[in-house]
Amino acid sequence: MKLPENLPRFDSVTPEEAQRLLCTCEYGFMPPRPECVSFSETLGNKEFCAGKAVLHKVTATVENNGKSFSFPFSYVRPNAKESVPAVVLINFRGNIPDLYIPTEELADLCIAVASFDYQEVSPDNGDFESLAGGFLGVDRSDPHAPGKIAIWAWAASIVMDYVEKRPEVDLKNVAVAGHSRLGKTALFAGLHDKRFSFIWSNDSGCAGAALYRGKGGETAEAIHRVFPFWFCPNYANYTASDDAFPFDQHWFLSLLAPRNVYVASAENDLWADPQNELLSCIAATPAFEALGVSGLIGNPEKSEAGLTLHEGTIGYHCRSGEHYLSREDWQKFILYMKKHLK
Ligand code: GTR
Repeated sequence: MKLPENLPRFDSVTPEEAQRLLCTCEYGFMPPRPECVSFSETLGNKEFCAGKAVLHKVTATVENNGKSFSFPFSYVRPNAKESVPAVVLINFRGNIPDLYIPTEELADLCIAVASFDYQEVSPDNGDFESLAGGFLGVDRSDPHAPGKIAIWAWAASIVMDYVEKRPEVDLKNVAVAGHSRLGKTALFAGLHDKRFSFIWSNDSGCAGAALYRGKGGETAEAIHRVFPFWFCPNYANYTASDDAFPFDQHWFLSLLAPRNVYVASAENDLWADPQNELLSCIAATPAFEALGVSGLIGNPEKSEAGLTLHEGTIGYHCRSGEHYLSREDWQKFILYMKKHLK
């Protein structure tokens, strides 16, 4: 596959500078970690999934300078004797089970899953006053203020604090995952929290895994018109054309090296653009190799349904169908994760 011309080289700046540019031009800076984090369990089900798992209903409370904020999440622990890998899913709903979480199958595969409803952290609109926005004192007159993607990603790290305390979790093997806008969020969470050793971005498209340059479907201009609040205010200065950014999204993937990054596409999801999601994995590969691990292994001619590249530290698949977080996406990701467990 041919990479777009004029793709900014990741090795033209230091990794620190690359991360700073992503924050100042696109997502804003990650909010600081709270001074104090605590958890309370409000309700559980010891006989979950026919007794194969335990459901924990948890409330996270964070505190800073006398201010506090709480949000709920769920944790499903499989009944396994050995330690288990875990996935933190940033989700669209708080339901367990949920159409985006194959809870029982994950329990059968001995994978723990923690999940939360992103809008219980901060609403998916321009409201920065309520919930976490108010707690963090987000000031959108600052051009580099965090957008919603950064705020939701911040919450994923709080959930990770809980996962880190679970004695049954194998902490070398914890993934952060999300679909679509929450796939963009999973990448940002993975960038800032090195405890996530697998970062899975499903159908994340524009401002997610996909390259901006040469992109079909959604562009920076289109996403900014509808969802300006996902980004820092300074993003508006870069959306006029697809080569306005001093970087491209393969820098985002590159900064996750040498950890495992998994990008999943759907063939009919032309708004996200499977080709540019795959090209980004190819363009990020040298940064992984520079750290002594493989990047994407394989020499695909294009992204198409059935393409599964699972050998490298960057994994990729494209399935048939629409924009969705499907059972097939989970099956493929879990296969990949099990293959690369530390
Ligand atoms: C779309 C948006 C995409 C993607 C998607 C989603 O409307 O344009 O970038 O994030 O929403 O999150 O479902």
